Amino acid sequence: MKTIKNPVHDYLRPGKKFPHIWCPGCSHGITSAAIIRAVHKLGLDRDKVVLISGIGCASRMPAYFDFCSLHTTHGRAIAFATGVKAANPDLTVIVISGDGDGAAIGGNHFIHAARRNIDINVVIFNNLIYGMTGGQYSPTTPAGAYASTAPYGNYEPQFDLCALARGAGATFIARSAPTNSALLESHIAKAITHKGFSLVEVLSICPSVYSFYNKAGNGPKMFKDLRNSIIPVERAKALREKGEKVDKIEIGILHSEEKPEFVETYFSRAGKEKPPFSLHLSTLEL
Ligand SMILES: Cc1ncc(C[n+]2csc(CCOP(=O)(O)OP(=O)(O)O)c2C)c(N)n1
Ligand code: SF4
Repeated sequence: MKTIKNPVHDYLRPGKKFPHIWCPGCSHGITSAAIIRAVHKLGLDRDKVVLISGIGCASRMPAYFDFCSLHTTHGRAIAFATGVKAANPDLTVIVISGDGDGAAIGGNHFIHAARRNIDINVVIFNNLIYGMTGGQYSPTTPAGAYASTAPYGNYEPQFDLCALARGAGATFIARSAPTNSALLESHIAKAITHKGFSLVEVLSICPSVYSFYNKAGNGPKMFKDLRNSIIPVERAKALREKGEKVDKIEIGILHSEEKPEFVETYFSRAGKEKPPFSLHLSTLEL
């Protein structure tokens, strides 16, 4: 019998990191595999790829894959990523984040990295809640949804992460979903090849705590509902042009532009092509 080898397996970190912590039905695994496939298909040297995360269920991802990794403090992944990229611009720097990690405690780092247009790639696994700590509401929890800290329904309006990134100056913005993993992979690959700050917001499901508070059903049910709630941005545009109302979440590449990149500009102004020091990655490994 012919066996098909999954390239993702070659990237799993040897040692005692498994079993992983993700619940059955959680979409974080699909998103993680899409990131690895994107890196693999781009043919990047894994010693020149750095995965950096904060704390959370999503943020566990770099622990499972054998790259140069930094598993940092909650909300600070983008700050660490900024330092890594500035120290060695040849590296591909990918930030793995939850919506709490990236948009609540880490929100300030997020907007300023976007404003600077530093060439880092931020992937936010947006499951609408704090998963790891048992279901507190986050800045992306929909108004009216329930959470451990919103027993009467969330009073706060929801952040649109892509609009936030656009307002802050990000030069590549995509919204994607694990319901189409090939498309997700291609959005991540395009973000990585883009020179400048990129955001891929991944609409995600948390069949454990989000579902517990919102009675959203199990993984397959949430997955199906997610699939029914999204529409490709091109289709939405065509419908609007015909005067029709679009009440679904638009996925696709929402914005892409060329603008001077922060680290390159910084060193060229200083009369240097590259920083005067370089970061030795072997010291960064977990
Ligand atoms: C400074 C600090 N504050 C709070 C926490 C507790 N904490 C750990 S993960 C987390 C939220 C995780 O939610 P999110 O980033 O959305 O990721 P998810 O677990 O949903 O994937 C919080 C509040 C912490 N570890 N450090
Ligand atoms: S708590 Fe939610 S986000 Fe965390 S692993 Fe479980 S399903 Fe995924």
